[in-house]
Amino acid sequence: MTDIVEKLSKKIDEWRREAKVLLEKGHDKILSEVTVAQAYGGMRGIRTLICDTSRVPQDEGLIIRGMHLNKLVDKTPEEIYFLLLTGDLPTDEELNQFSLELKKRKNVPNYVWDVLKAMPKDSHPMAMLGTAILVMQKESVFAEKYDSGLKKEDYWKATLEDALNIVAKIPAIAAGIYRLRFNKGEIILPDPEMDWTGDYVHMLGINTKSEDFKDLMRLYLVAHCDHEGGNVSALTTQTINSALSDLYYSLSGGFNGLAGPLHGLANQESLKWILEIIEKFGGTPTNEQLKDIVWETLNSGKVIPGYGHAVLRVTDPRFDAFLSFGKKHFPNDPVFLTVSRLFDIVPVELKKVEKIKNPWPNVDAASGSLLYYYGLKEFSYYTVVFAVSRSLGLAAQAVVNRAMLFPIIRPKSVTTRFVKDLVS
Ligand code: HAX
Repeated sequence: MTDIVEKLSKKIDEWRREAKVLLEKGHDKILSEVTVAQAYGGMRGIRTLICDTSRVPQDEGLIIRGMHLNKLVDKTPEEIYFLLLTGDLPTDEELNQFSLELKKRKNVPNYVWDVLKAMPKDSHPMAMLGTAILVMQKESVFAEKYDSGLKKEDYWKATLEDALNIVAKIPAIAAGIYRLRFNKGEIILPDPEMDWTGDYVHMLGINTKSEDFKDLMRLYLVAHCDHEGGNVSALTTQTINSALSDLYYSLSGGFNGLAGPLHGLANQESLKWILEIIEKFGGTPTNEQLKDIVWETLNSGKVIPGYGHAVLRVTDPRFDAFLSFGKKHFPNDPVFLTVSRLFDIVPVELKKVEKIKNPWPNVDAASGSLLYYYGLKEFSYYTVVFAVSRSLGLAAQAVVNRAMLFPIIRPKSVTTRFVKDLVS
């Protein structure tokens, strides 16, 4: 444990010094001005948060700690978590130590299973995940240390403990949810020797012999890890954490946001839509049929799931990574074929709808079809896999935010009366 704490301590000293200088020099410099349209428009585009774990330029997509996702698609989630936390990819020795640290913490308290088993049988898997994280709140090292008097400078150390504990346990929790919710038999306990991805696949109990499935899961867990600070789940997690509610409270809250159809649930919605299309046409539809379906969906007032983005204005590089995986391993699978044909059709059609700012696919347009191919067919579970990956970024952001001594998040709201006066 000392290694990552030592490394982070040095980094954090540097980060704090740098921030101090920037604040002194640039105290009154303007990052953004806010228009009425932005206040009514979900605060889109307002630069008002500092997030160094990753950034998402609209014409490039995800860049993690200065490295484009394209350069990271062969890494493991452990390497990515280390990168998110510290800003550096680990050396072999650092990676060994860090992986061991996670392995040591992977067992889940039994009461979590009792609570999950007591939930209604038709609970959404994301409701189960949020509940499982929240019920573990009593394990929080931050909450315990805070109660007995923790210096502000050390908040990050206790948050790091929580961040490592939650991330270490989340594959077991998520796999347990899969087995409970979909009647897959007994929960499979973690294997102390296995890595984060391998153990998740092992505990899910599907396709455990397939190296390709493991590789897909590794890629999936890397690709969804973080997406800067302003998206719903990140902003929610960090707002809750800024009140010094510990990471169990914060992450559980952030996951509730991820569960929405405009955010992480879009992968479930996307595959559902694709399967309905395939059923309707008795197989992969032609391009002409797909075009009709796109308009049928739009005209019924629904969104095309997996397309569009609040920030991106190009094809999401995470979509590209999944598309390449599918093309390499099963190009002619009917579900995947529909996904790739939709990629040819949907942007062309969405470009005709003036109000849509980004016609290109996001991460959720392809990811479900790949899981489906390997036998993970319960698509209401897909957002849980997303959340397992996103726990890396959300937890790392909280550690960094506490390290940077950021205060409670508290923007100002105005009334309609205020805007009326302003406008008149
Ligand atoms: N299909 C139909 N209409 C769409 C659309 C799509 N895929 N994308 C945007 N629009 C519509 C919006 O609903 C909005 O319409 P109204 O003004 O009538 O409300 C209009 O176009 C302008 O939207 P925008 O400025 O282009 O996009 P927003 O920033 O408002 O929204 C969303 C971004 C991702 C929420 C949006 O593109 C969407 O709903 N996409 C489908 C759902 C989806 O794939 N979500 C996952 C996004 C990635 C993610 O966060 N994963 O977790």
